[in-house]
Amino acid sequence: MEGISLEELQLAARNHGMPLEALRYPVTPIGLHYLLTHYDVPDVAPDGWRLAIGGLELSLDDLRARSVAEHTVTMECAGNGRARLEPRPVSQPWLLEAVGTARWRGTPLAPLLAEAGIPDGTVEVLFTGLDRGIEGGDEQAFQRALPLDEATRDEVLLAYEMNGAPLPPQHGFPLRLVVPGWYGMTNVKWLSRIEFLAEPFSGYQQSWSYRVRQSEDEVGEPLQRMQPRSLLVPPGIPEFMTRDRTVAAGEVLLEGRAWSGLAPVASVEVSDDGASTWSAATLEPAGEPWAWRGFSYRWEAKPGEHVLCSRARDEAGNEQPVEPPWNLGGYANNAVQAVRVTVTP
Ligand SMILES: Nc1nc2c(c(=O)[nH]1)N[C@H]1C(S)=C(S)[C@@H](COP(=O)(O)O)O[C@H]1N2
Ligand SMILES: [Mo]
Repeated sequence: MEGISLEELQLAARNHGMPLEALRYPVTPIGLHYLLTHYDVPDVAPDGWRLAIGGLELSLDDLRARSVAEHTVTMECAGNGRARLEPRPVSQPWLLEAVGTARWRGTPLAPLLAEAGIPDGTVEVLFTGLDRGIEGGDEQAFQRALPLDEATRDEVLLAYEMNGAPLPPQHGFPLRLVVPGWYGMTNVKWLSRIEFLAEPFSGYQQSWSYRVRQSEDEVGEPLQRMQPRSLLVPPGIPEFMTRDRTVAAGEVLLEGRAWSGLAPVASVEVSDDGASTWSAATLEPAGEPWAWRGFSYRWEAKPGEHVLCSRARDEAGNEQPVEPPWNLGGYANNAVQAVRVTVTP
């Protein structure tokens, strides 16, 4: 595979992933949650900030005075796994770590939309962030739209707190959209404006990016909900460069977390021979519906070289593939993870 370019490295250094050992926490501590910002983190003064929505203008205090909801939500970047595709689509080169789970507290979106007055003929709701940049040659604000029936689901939030603290600058201060179950790009940070659209939005981040297609002349399918995925807490200790693991022989408790935005997780299996044979893992009791689910497996580790994998399946029958599905943007690669482990006697 071609080496990572300095430009890819520049993106990777800005947009860090969640260290996989942080899978041990059911709620990811703020500084360990992954981060993806297309342009610059904007500097927002909370006093002058207002959210424009239809004819309404709301301050942060106005939003805080409204009804409150909090959801624990697993969020994953649609580009997670991109760097493992061959040929490698050139963009933020995620391996596996573009995921995190946070407690997002804010006010439900649907009542606000109703209060603003949803015009007849509305098909989508458009969300605009304060961050601006140039992408694909176009100057733009980061903007994404949602179909009206998705935007008015109960669980969709305008969040002003993450894990019990005001949103930090990098996660969207003072306000972001949170759409549980959908890939990361849906969750517009630094929200400034919400508009009703009578036609589907055709902006860059909707009609060009975030579509599954094999070539540029295909329209492709828009990315929406997260495909099922599971990841293992890396067992034992890492080798500095390769991150390959070393554990001592005997019983090793393997733990991990699994999620799907399409349906609840139904089962997780574990393999210690690189996805040739599989055994059922034990699921932890289900927690909140939009949060990942823990699993564990008692592994009898025998001396030698092993490749550990885990595979999640959801209640709709979606299952992680062993081989990654290729597409132009390198999206939704939910192929099973392979963790190389040396077991010492
Ligand atoms: N305004 C704005 N919102 C944004 C983005 C952005 O660049 N600008 N990035 C999106 C993408 S691609 C992802 S994966 C998530 C990442 O959220 P996080 O940085 O809080 O983890 O934010 C989304 N919301
Ligand atoms: Mo993303």
